[in-house]
Amino acid sequence: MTNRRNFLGGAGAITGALAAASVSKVAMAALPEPVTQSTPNTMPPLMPPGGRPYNPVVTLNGWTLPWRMNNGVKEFHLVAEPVVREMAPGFKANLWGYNGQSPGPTIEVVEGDRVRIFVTNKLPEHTTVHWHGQRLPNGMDGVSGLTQPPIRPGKTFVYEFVARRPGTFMYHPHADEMTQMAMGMMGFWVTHPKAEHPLIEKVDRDFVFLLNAYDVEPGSATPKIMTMLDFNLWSWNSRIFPGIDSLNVRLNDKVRIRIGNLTMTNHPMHLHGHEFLVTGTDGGPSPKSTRQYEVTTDVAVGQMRQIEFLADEEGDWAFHCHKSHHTMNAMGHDVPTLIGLDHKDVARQITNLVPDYMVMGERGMADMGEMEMPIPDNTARMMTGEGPFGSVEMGGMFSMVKVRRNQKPGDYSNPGWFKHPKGTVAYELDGPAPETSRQRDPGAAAMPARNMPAKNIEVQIRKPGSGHSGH
Ligand SMILES: [Cu+2]
Repeated sequence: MTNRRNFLGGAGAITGALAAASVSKVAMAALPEPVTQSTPNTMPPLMPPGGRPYNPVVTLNGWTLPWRMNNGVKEFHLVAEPVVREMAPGFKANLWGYNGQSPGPTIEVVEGDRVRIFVTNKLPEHTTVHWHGQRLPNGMDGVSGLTQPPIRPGKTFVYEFVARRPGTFMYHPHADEMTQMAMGMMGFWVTHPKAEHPLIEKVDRDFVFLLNAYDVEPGSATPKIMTMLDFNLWSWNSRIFPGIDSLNVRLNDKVRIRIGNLTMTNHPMHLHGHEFLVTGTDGGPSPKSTRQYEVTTDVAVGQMRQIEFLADEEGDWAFHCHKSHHTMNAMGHDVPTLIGLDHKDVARQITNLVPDYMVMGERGMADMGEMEMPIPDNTARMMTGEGPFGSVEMGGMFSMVKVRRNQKPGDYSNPGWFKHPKGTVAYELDGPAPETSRQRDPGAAAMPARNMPAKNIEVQIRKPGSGHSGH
């Protein structure tokens, strides 16, 4: 029914699946066949097979949902369902998502398109889909109880509206939200402009991803849904470093990255080696007068920020959330600070009781990156990622923008590690460093110490009522 083979190039990962059994055969005939995705890899951009042309986005560790045209309407079929998401190599989580993965697939349309989205609920509880940021008829807004009845398990609802303004949007349930978002139900939506737009620049690469967070106990696989703030996995599109793909670009490409935040806290997103402009928010493209160069931009809860830069410096540039505990993976949070403590004696005493006891943290936590300490099955290491110079000691919300001279236009594949030109890498000094000498001279620029108070300061206390001296 769909012509997905035409535009997905026979990608073996994508399979048709039957809709919920409760939908009758007659109803089925009207539904586009749902398409599901079985891998967490970054899929190539989905070139539009028809309709108005646009430069498609690339979803980091994700994919774009194919559609069919039906009498001038773009039809999509989302299936809300439990999924197993590989969050990093060796670590799988039981999440809820759409069409086989969490987050769900990106939906891409063009300004002015009439869009019909079939939503089939295969979850054990009711759901809805809210189209975050869109202009649409109130009854299509997807708020359970307020604008529609909930979609009961096994049922399919139809949403239909015109994508009225170009921009970057998100979708997520508006029913039992805390549970369903804690379980990973969310996705991205991009509406491309229908014509040249004064505030929407043409770019060579256009990446999208969602910030999300989970609380999964080490050794388990299902998020704790009652967690409100103390999440332990900070992810991009439900992937954690080193499971997050790099953003691979060609030298001098214009690059756009659209970042949506559906966690319960803000994330200052920081790019190394380049300055960027924030060119858009959920409200649409930003007026040029509001744009300033930045290297970090905060993405608050429920917000989308769209950044753009010219990738004119070759290398493997770190790109990450600047909250340092968001670039770590799950651990016990209750580890005390032991830096500077020599606790050999304590360790010796404990070893008498617990033979496998291991001391951690007396030289900092970096050892955790390399340590071959046994961890429970199905647990991501806290700080890891093997780089060309050793452990990167990162986890969570961390990846790289890889800028390469030889990257082909439209080639999103990973070029491997950067080969630094000779003499451009920080190096170790031969021989011992000179002794430290303490600076004695305050220096010419220092403020001279004039009118120093007397060594022994005598405090004069004037008792109340003993008279005023003129004021
Ligand atoms: Cu963060």
